[in-house]
Amino acid sequence: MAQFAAPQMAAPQMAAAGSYASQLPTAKSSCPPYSSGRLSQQFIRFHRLKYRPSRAFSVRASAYSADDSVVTLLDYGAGNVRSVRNAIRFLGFDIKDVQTPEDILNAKRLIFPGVGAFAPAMDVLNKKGMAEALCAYIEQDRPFLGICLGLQLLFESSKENGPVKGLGLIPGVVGRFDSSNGFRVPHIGWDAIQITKESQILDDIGSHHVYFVHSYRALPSDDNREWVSSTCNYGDNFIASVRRGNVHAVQFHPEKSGDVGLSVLRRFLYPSPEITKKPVPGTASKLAKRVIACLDVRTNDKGDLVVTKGDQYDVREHTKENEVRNLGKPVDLAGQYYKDGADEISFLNITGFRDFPLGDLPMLQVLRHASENVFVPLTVGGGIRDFTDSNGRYYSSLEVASEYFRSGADKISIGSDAVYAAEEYLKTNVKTGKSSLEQISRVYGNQAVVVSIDPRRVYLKDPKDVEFKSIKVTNPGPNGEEYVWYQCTVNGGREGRPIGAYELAKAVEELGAGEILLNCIDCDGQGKGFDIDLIKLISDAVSIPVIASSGAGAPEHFSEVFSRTNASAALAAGIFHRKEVPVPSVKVHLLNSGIEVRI
Ligand code: 1PR
Repeated sequence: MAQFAAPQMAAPQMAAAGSYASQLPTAKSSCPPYSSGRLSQQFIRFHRLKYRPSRAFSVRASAYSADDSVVTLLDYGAGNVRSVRNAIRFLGFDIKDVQTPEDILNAKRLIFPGVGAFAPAMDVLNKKGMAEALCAYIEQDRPFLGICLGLQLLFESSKENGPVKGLGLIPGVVGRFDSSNGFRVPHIGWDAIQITKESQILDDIGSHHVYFVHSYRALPSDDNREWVSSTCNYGDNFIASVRRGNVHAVQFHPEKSGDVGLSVLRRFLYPSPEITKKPVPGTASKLAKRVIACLDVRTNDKGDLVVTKGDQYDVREHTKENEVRNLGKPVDLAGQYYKDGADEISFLNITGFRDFPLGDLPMLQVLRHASENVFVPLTVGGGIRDFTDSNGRYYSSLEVASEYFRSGADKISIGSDAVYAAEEYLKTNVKTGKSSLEQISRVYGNQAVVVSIDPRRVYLKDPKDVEFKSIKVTNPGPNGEEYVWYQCTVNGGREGRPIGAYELAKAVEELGAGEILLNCIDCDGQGKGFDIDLIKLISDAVSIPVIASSGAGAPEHFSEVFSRTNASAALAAGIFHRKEVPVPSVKVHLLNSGIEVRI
């Protein structure tokens, strides 16, 4: 809840703030007149007048009399801004959605949580006349916070499916991270930032990690030095935030960065000089290894949605009643793991392969409620595929994913459908663009698409016995077999497919997956440690992040997987649900083992 008094910014103060911008050295380029919309001519005039607003953009004093507790949100409908909404509400503010360019011009404080890809975002802004309004608003030095793409769009252009022109307020070109130097792209996870100038909203970050998820970034240069307020090092030194006067933008996601992120939003919403800088000791220096709590969710025989947990994917109790194991309520457990310091939470709708998820409204409710109080990334999977219901109504996988995003998911995870797509791709060598994986990553960006792999070990005497990638195993099979291939399965491990985990991982990376959740049916629920051979194989084969999953039984298993493989994150379920090992114990152990984690 709100802890500080809301600022009382009167019209004269705002006007003074507006004149501040014109005193600053101007950016090399300014907003070009992209659209032929009705605001364009006034917009050009506005810029010729060196940021002195034309009549069309003059904001009357009455505009500032809007309720102090309202935040104007620019949501152009391309992804999950539910978390930003939730965070704003959590901090005690109401939200007014931008419907017209005038709403931008009349805003008292504007948050722009850019989501999706650069080109479609610019397209929408141009077509609706909002690009010009945004430039005008920013040039008047009015309170603005851009998030992620909302930072990138301020630059001159982006190479994302481009070049595509941006708003042109900050000199520089947004480019893709270079994965050839060993850094995994997308840049996903909790990273450290270096604050380069007083930026007020970053005052509480100190040496703490904040959450990034992106494949493109802008680089600092002499031309944009006056804007840059912090940088992050990931292969190269990229811009983590900018600030000029009342205009702020961050590449990371404050709404997903836990308490530290909420403090960034709080400082933007309550820019009171009275809020003292909190000296916050931290240890962040680089991208942290993530610890993820996973909730396998399904309806039990009584019709309640429960968190369950299998042994090698068998989730039923071995009793006469044979009921579905019930380990708790999904929203409660998610909230608990958030408080415990889990870096991410995954919900897997494990019967999604047979129950259509949009018919499974309780799962959507779970997401909606969980995202109200959980400010770290939420992934949801299960049942993402094209579907025709009993009335003959067709739903595309994109619609299913969109509903998940709208309900609070930051990433969606595809299991079975990705296997079919990869098989088809390997057979034809043609990217049809029609698979769920391709469609969703095209619209929401590949950082929003996880592929969940459910492989099972198939032991071999001789690697030549199979056409798929096999490896020599550390522990021989039951009959002394020295080799293994990892057969992919669909429908919750019920059906083996003619494709290996190695082939699948490489294919889905090409098709647009941004991350791999790597399970292992043999290890699931066994508590004997991760399948190091498998995780090493896959994390060496792809350049997208790999989440190690299945088998965690002790904190040592986490340090083992991080020190012996290139996994970016490790996920566990059973040990957390049964409270055998809480999340903080894992983190403390990793820190003591010299492995950087978020604290
Ligand atoms: O195929 O797109 O509908 O997606 C279904 C999703 O549900 C897939 O991600 C698949 O992995 C998952 N799933 C299906 N059936 C089960 C099952 O258990 N019967 N769960 C299932 C997968 C594996 C992990 C588990 C780890 C860690 N569960 O998510 O949480 O193995 O467990 P541990 O730490 O206790 O060892 P689609």
